[in-house]
Amino acid sequence: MRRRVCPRCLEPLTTPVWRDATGVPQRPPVERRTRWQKLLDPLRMEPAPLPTPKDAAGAAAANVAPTCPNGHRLPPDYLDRPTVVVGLVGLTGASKSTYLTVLVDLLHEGALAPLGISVEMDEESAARFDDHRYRLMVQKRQLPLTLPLLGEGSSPEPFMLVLRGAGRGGTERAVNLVFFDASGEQLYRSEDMGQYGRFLYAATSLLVILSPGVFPRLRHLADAGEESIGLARHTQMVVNLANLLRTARNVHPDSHLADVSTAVVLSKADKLRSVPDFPADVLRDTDLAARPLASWFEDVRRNSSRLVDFLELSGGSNLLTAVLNRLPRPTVHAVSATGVDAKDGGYPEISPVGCLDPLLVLLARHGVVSEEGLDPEETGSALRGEWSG
Ligand SMILES: Nc1nc2c(ncn2[C@@H]2O[C@H](COP(=O)(O)OP(=O)(O)OP(=O)(O)O)[C@@H](O)[C@H]2O)c(=O)[nH]1
Ligand SMILES: [Mg+2]
Ligand SMILES: [Zn+2]
Repeated sequence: MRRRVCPRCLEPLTTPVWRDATGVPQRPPVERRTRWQKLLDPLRMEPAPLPTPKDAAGAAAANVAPTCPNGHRLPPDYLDRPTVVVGLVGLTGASKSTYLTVLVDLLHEGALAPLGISVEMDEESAARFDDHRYRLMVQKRQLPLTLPLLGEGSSPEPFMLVLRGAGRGGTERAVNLVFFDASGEQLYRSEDMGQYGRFLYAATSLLVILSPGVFPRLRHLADAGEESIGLARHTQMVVNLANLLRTARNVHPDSHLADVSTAVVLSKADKLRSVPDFPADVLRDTDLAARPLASWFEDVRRNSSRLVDFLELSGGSNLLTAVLNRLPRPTVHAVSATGVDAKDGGYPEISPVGCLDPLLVLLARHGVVSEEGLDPEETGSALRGEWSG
């Protein structure tokens, strides 16, 4: 949360940019001149007067929004808040976009309200989000595959949210929550991940999405095309991701990453209900009004290790070893974004289950909500207040 970056182009935001935007405009607005003025210009005797500091101040006042070095407008007060950057990672068809659409919709419906947290979305993201939401939640149609990016060093357009709540002592606290959803196609190869996944350099949180159909003993659940992506590809993706996170921080490939956290999402878990060894009760919703968060987190911890056992039994030991050893602070969650399989391009209904937990863990890891209950061995020191950090 310490490094501030532009959420659009990920350029670091340094102090001069902020000063520029509030005071002297970087690029003064172009003066509109009529054809008549242009015609008269060459006939003028004196040169046009230079703009005075007063003119500059006027121009700045007319366009006071702060911008990044590339001129992207930042949402109001963006720089005053700490930022949690969440990157979604998973191969083609893993459910990244579907899960994110459902998750953001749940946030808008007040999923965090029992914790006293309200959610707003930046205007420009909201317009894009509404297209996804309308297609998935209203028309109940499958989302299209996310388009691969073209430019080197590019990043997908993020969804930008602001969470607000009461901190300790009743003061208002707010954080920027920024989600990046890339095309799975560009996360296969490490070069692509570095070139088109620039957001991964800025990510403080990762949602690693794994579809059940990629595990050898669950292959009968694979969606079209999924069985052709072997488990080795996924293990490689995890290793590439772990290396990239460390390269981005200039640290040794085996070193511990203190400022990043991971939630592993076993997606499409509705398909698993009929699988004999699947611990079916892990697929459930978190009702924050019914029980304290710490008690839900104890469930999360227990269910995470049950899911690890299940996935190892399903032939995923090697992938799970990579996830648990190479990614920072991982928990494993069973999630179903839609509740049912798609048929003929559409869903009979959309009934999400378990979608909130992975985000709650990431928010706890960044001090937005209390971490209590997540780490048994640290119960004594885990008494951090909410919104500390
Ligand atoms: N049964 C079930 N199917 C799902 C669920 N979520 C996604 N799917 C299926 O998986 C397909 C791919 O989902 P997407 O969300 O587009 O996958 P993605 O990870 O964004 O894929 P790319 O954009 O290509 O990287 C969907 O069209 C659905 O058919 C779910 O919760 N349950
Ligand atoms: Mg997608
Ligand atoms: Zn920018």
